[in-house]
This record gives sequence, C-alpha cells and structure tokens, in this order.
Amino acid sequence: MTLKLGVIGIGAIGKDHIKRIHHKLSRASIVAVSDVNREQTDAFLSQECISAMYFENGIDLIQSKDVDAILVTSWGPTHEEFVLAAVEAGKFVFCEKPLAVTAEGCRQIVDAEIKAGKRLVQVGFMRRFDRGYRQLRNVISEQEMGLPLILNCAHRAPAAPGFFGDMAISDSLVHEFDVLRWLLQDDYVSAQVIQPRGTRLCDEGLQDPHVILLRTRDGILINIESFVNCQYGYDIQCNIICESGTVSLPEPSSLQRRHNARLSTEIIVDWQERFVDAFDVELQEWIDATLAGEMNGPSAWDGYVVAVTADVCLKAKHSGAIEAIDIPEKPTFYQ
Ligand code: NAD
Ligand code: NAI
Ligand code: ISE
Repeated sequence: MTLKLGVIGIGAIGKDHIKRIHHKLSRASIVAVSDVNREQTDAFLSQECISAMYFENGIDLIQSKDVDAILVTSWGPTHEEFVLAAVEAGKFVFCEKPLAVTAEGCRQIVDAEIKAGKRLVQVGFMRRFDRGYRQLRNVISEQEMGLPLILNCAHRAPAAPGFFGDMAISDSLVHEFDVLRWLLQDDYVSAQVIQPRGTRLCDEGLQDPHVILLRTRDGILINIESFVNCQYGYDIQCNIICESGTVSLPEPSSLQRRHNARLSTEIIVDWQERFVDAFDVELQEWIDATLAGEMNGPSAWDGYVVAVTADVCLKAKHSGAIEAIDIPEKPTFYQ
C-alpha cells in the first residue's frame, strides 16, 4: 500500500523532504502540494518531474479526500492552524519544528489530539533518529558507565541568515531541548542563560554566543554553548560525563588527508548534510507507522515541553536569573 501525502510549504526543507520521499524512501508518494508562492512551487515540481495537485490553501489540501496524511513544512507561525485542521480531519500529520510558535498554541494541539482520542501528530525533531544519538541513548539507559552527571554540548553553525531577536534559542536550540530530555529520559527543572562577549561577526544587535545551563529533575547539569555565527562549520557536540567514564556523540565520518605536512579532516557546513541520514530514517519510520495506523515518534506533548523550555530560557536570558521550568504532569494519553 502507498501512502498519499500532501505537503504544505515548499521552501528549503519542504523541497528536501519531497525529494527524499520521491527519490529515496518507499511506500509513499506526493499527491498534493500547497505554498503561498505558486511560481516557485511549479518550477520545483517540474524540475523534479513530480506531478501533484496544487492547492491555493493548505486547509483545502488537508480536507481533500485524495490526501491520506500531511507534511507541514511552511514557516513556523503557520504550523498551529494546519496541525489543528489535520487533527480535526482525523489525519496523521508530520509537522516540522516548532509545533507552534507559543507554548499556548502547542497546548491547544495537545488538547485537540486528546479530544480526538488518537495520536495523530509527530514533530520534526530528527536528532532522535540519528545513529550517534541513538547509540548514546543505549549507553545511558544500559548504565554502562553508571549514572550521567554532567552534559557538555555545543550547537554551532557558520552563520544564521534571516535570524532576528532570540531565534538562536527559539529556532535552533529547540533541537537540544528535545533530544537531551529524550536521551536522559528526564525533564528540566530550571534554566539560566549567560551572555559572554558577543562576536563581531554577526548582524548588528544580535547576541551570539550564549551559554545555557539546564538542570534536570534527577539533578544532571547540562551546559549548552549556542554559537550560530561561528564561521567555520556546522558542528554539533554532546559529551556526557558519567560516574565511571565519559561518552561523546561521534563526529560525522570524513576523509582524513595527510598532505603538505598537515593532517586534516573536513567539517560539514550545513544541517542538511549533517543530519541527512537522520531525516531519511525519521520520514521512513513515520511513513511506516502511519500506514500501520500508529504514531510513536516525537509527540505533540514533546513539542509542548520544548516550547515551555524555550520560553523559560528566553525569560532567563532577559532576567539574568535562574528561572524555574514547571512542566505539568504528562497526560496518561502520552505515557
Ligand atoms: P522556508 O522559508 O524555506 O520555506 C517555507 C515555505 O513555506 C515557503 O516556501 C513559504 O512560501 C511557505 N509557506 C509559508 N506560509 C505558508 C502557508 N500558509 N501555506 C503554504 N505555504 C506557506 O523555510 P524552511 O527553512 O523550509 O523551514 C520551514 C520549517 O522547517 C520551519 O518550521 C523550520 O523551523 C523547519 N526546519 C526544520 C529543520 C530541521 O532541522 N528539522 C531545518 C530547517 C527548517
Ligand atoms: P522556507 O522559508 O524555506 O520555506 C517555508 C515555505 O513555506 C516557503 O516556501 C513559503 O512560501 C511557505 N509558506 C509560508 N506560509 C505558507 C502558507 N500559509 N501556506 C503554504 N505555504 C506557506 O523555510 P524552511 O527553512 O524550509 O523551514 C520551514 C520549517 O522547517 C520551519 O518550521 C523550520 O523551523 C523547519 N526546519 C526544520 C529543520 C530541522 O532540522 N528539522 C531545518 C530547517 C527548517
Ligand atoms: C534550522 O531551522 C534547523 O532546524 C536546524 O536543524 C538547526 O540546526 C539550525 O540551526 C536551524 O536554523
């Protein structure tokens, strides 16, 4: 059986996901698309030799009887409306992060899904599907080195075109907020945000880097350096200090060159390439789960918890204080 997919938002990541579904993955086909920019969408479809129905409006696409399930890859502020409409239509929906741009919006989606009585929503936190993070999770859950005590992490990107305000936290760090609580199977209780000397190599008025300190319910201390104008590459690090050893996220494999009296290794420069395998696994597992009628990836609840965490980090950045993160008890629906 083939899953008939409709995609809303044919920008950078919408195009990437369509290409991987069309050319690499199995058991799904793109039957419908919607984007506010029709010209760009038509040009892309013809370049990829994909024929799909075009909808002026994402809501009409969601309601179409020809569409079994939906991918939401439009820009963040549109997500809430599209996900709510999909839940209302009783259709499975994969939504790129953020689930909604406010914690309140995420909560509405959680409440709507509980009311519908069935898990329908998955959020695009693809790092959970990365081989290295999955290996780290096994080490922690098997307690191979005892309990985890401290995490030292970094989220570095060469530049952040289009970023304004606090997007380093609300757009980029959300990946750490999700994957680290999944890795530790724990939740956050407090946050502090420290602003070191800012780089001169970024747009005026932006603070970069930041250091975020999170504490979990079990007392683990997490230190994340966020540096999204670091110039040299896209570099994601996660080093875990346990009771009897340390373990780190593996570096992506790359050629080692010995040349001109130097030993060198290339560094990836963009997120697409760094997580290409994770995106493939994420979407294939979502397609298979959807065809089987059961959702088991990052849930609307996970999207909500991440939004609450991001909001507290923004508050902590502006107050300079350690701020409490009060995550309500997880509804039994998501246990
Ligand atoms: P983009 O700006 O390149 O693409 C967004 C597209 O959505 C555009 O083509 C735009 O025309 C379209 N759009 C906007 N409003 C729309 C609407 N109401 N109906 C239909 N189409 C609409 O953005 P992007 O970089 O592709 O990011 C899209 C989403 O993906 C964002 O939420 C972003 O956070 C997320 N994202 C996730 C990752 C990841 O690592 N998981 C990486 C990049 C982007
Ligand atoms: P983009 O700006 O390249 O694409 C967004 C697209 O949405 C554009 O084509 C735009 O025309 C379209 N769009 C906007 N409003 C729309 C509407 N109302 N109806 C239909 N289409 C609409 O953005 P990009 O980089 O592709 O990001 C999209 C989403 O993906 C964001 O939520 C972003 O956070 C997320 N993302 C996730 C990544 C990840 O690592 N998981 C990486 C990059 C983006
Ligand atoms: C982008 O939106 C993503 O989601 C990427 O995965 C992230 O690493 C990058 O910094 C964001 O801009």
